Amino acid sequence: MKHVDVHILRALRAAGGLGVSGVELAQKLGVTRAAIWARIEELRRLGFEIEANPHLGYRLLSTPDVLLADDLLARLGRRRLIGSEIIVFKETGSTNDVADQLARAGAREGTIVLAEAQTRGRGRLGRRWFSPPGKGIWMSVILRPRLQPQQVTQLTVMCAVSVLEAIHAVTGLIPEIKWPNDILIRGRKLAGILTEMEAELDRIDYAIIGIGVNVNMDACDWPPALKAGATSLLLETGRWIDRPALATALIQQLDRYYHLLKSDQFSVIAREWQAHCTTTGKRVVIRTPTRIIAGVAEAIDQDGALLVRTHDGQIERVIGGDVTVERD
Ligand code: BT5
Repeated sequence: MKHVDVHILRALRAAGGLGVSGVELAQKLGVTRAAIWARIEELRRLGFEIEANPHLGYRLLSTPDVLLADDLLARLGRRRLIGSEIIVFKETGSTNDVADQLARAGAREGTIVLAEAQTRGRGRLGRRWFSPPGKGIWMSVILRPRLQPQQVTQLTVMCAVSVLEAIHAVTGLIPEIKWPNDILIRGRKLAGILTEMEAELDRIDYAIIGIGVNVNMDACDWPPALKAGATSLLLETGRWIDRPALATALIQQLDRYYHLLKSDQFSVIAREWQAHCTTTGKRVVIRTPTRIIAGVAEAIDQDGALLVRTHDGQIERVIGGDVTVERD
């Protein structure tokens, strides 16, 4: 049977303190008790603390702070579009690059690639994304949306709102969004989004959304160049955050908002985005590879583009770029 561990972990979670017997598990999964025992041993080796009690059966006492595909699938429960397939690497160059190769080879929509560490994590425009082992969520999602290339910013907006909701659900924090792809707390970067796509002239073939969330980095973990401008959930809450729980919440929110996006309800997402965005209403300077636009950021439109009123009163529509927010 595929994913026996998913079923075992799901049954252990559902049973909670009551425990579940080896016989029951074996019957349910159609395998021998010895096979169940072997899997329990393997899960223990991975860091799951599982008690074997002669009366109560197996009980899950604690789970490791390790991202494991079967554990995430068990936590996610029912089948969903985002997270239908999950692949986790201990280390890879860039999860966006792996996802791109998979998408090119036909991987299905909703496939997720995670890595405990990235050696060549990427930001926009060839910048680097610092992705040390075991301290963050470095994740990419393959999407095949029915959107035109100029609407791709909708995906970044949808993703930003999902990241915000997941962080809020797990930590209680309410971060800010800086258009188009930064999640900040107290003006420091907590998470970044890298949206890339393969497109024809009139339609997106596939898109990869890459999400990096700084979770358990301590002050001493940062390279000097990033220290002043970056932060993590550990630094903001003073608590160690359970990464599998956060990854699960993030996948659930992405699934929820992607369904909204697919059912033509981008305006609902955009409203939520506006409520948390600190870019709109401010004087901004936006640098794109081809031009510099200065003015007041007024809103985002139905494609996720930023509408900027320039000094001569015109509205400029900007779909990407580096934003500097000017002090009043
Ligand atoms: C981003 O780029 O913010 C997009 C980051 C996306 C990272 C994810 S991780 C999973 C997936 N796989 C990848 O290879 N990438 C995605 P940008 O707006 O260009 O910001 C990059 C800048 O942020 C860098 O030039 C640094 O100044 C800063 N930076 C780098 N690593 C950081 C970190 N961990 N936390 C905060 N700031 C960081």
